[in-house]
Amino acid sequence: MFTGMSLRLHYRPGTASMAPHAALAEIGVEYELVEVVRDDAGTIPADYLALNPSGRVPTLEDGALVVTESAAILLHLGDRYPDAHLVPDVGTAERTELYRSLLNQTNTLQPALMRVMYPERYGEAGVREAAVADAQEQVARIDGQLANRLWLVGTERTAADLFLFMLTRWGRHLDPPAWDRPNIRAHFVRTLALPGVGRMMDEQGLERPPFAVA
Ligand SMILES: N[C@@H](CCC(=O)N[C@@H](CS)C(=O)NCC(=O)O)C(=O)O
Repeated sequence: MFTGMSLRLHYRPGTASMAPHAALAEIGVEYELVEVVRDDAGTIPADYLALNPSGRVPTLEDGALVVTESAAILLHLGDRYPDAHLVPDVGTAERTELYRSLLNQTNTLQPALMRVMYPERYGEAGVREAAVADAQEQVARIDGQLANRLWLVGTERTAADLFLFMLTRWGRHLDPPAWDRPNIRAHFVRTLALPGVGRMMDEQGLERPPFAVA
């Protein structure tokens, strides 16, 4: 089905590119990173806009196939590299739980954090306060879900954990930060210890928070 021989991820450090980048590194496959750099006027390169007219990152090129949306890229890579166990087997309860977790994160927590970080893009006074309340409610719920379990879905790390790692880092802009919740902090540290996640952090030049530095 996929004839492509090469994987190329267009990214910017610290953005929604983190989870797909970590997935590629967890799989252990060869990939190329292309940083999408805006010029001084903030203009996105024309060749990137030709690939992804929204100008947003990430975009994955898998041979001739172009995939946008970080969660879609995770699911695509999970299907393409089943041995990496980024997605549980079709037909299992864990697979359904992965869909639930990823869709909740992308529909609810991620947009709330975007409004927390960039309230000016949403135009209205009070947007940030409402977004903080939304985000904190979701963060508290996920923290509760992680009590007495290592990973969000089943007993192994999946794509949902890579996504939560990214959003936990974005959640450092909350007060208190998302990673101050005990179960989320333990999950963040556990996920950071995965080889592919550490590699992604290094390749994107992202600092580890002090509590996660040995
Ligand atoms: N739902 C998309 C969101 C992508 C997105 O909004 N990316 C941001 C960075 S996190 C972006 O490229 N924004 C454009 C900008 O910063 O101008 C995904 O998860 O891939």
